Amino acid sequence: MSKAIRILCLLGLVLTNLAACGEKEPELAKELHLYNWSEYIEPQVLDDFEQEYGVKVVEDTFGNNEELLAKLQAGAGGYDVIVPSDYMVEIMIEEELLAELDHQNLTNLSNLDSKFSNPPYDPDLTFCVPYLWGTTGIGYNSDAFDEPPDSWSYLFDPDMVADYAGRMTMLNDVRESFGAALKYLGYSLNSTNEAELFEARDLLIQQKQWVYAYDSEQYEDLISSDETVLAHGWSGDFFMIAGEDERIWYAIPQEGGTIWADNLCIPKNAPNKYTAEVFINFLLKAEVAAANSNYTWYASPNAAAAEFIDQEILDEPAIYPPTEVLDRLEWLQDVGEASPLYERLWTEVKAAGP
Ligand code: SPD
Repeated sequence: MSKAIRILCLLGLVLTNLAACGEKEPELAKELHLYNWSEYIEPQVLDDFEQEYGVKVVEDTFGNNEELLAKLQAGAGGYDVIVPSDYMVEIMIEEELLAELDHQNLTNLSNLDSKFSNPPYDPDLTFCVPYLWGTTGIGYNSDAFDEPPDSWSYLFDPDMVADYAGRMTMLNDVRESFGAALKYLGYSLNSTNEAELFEARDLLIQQKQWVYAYDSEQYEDLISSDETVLAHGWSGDFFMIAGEDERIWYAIPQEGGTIWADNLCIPKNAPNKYTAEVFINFLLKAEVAAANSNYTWYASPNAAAAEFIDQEILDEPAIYPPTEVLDRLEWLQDVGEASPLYERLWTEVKAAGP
């Protein structure tokens, strides 16, 4: 090392360039703990990561963003990578639950589509990297409907629901279920207006008599096993099972609904931050991002992955919606001081009689 570089290193001016300073790269952990949505990563990707880096990924799953938040708020310290959605990233940044990413370890960030490289919920990707995106709508058994159930009325209009009462599910997700009710009523799914939220609560309580279950993890299987015919749910989950059961399909409601992106983030108290960044960078590789899209049937924010994503997925308008559909969709946002009210009203819905 030249005397000049040594002096700079001592002064801490080139601390970012470890190799130039003769310092060793941090070591990889033996295990990495991933807290993810269910069925949301191609198992082969985890095997490939282990093969290439010698790091075994241990995965736990959650069913909604609030469950993930509660775990972190309770001080769960074992997770290295978590996968919150957009509005939840905003909340976690605000609550200082996330670690800042070292972009020097994320050399594949340039693979991202520029539309995803500066999201409003995390400008400049300071804390998180977009993983997959999709929409929220209605999955159904096409044998049970003469035409696609492409309106929130199919979930809330008593005259329509009567035909399949007790054979539909709603997401076990406060923001998504309130979002569906608010949209049906003609309001924003980010409403903070008390009167609108009370109206949405009353609608959800009225609907409860027809709801088979509030579920975010098996609703597509319930359609396939003929226990239900309709489900409020996330786009890819229905397409994933449609490969095995061609009766199942998915519609984005005409009134509009949620568009969302899930993100790879590192909790502030993660035991293995460097290994987590190496893993996130691996997931950003074009072929790896494509493998995850091909497995989950969700859209990828990774532009370089497009050439490896199955044409069937790229061409499906309910996965990559055209502009006129995208224009009707809304992103969930942190509703700030209205959050406790949402939680209280959701508890009331859950506690209401059948
Ligand atoms: N089976 C994986 C589903 C992931 C859905 N995440 C969507 C969150 C939208 N609020």
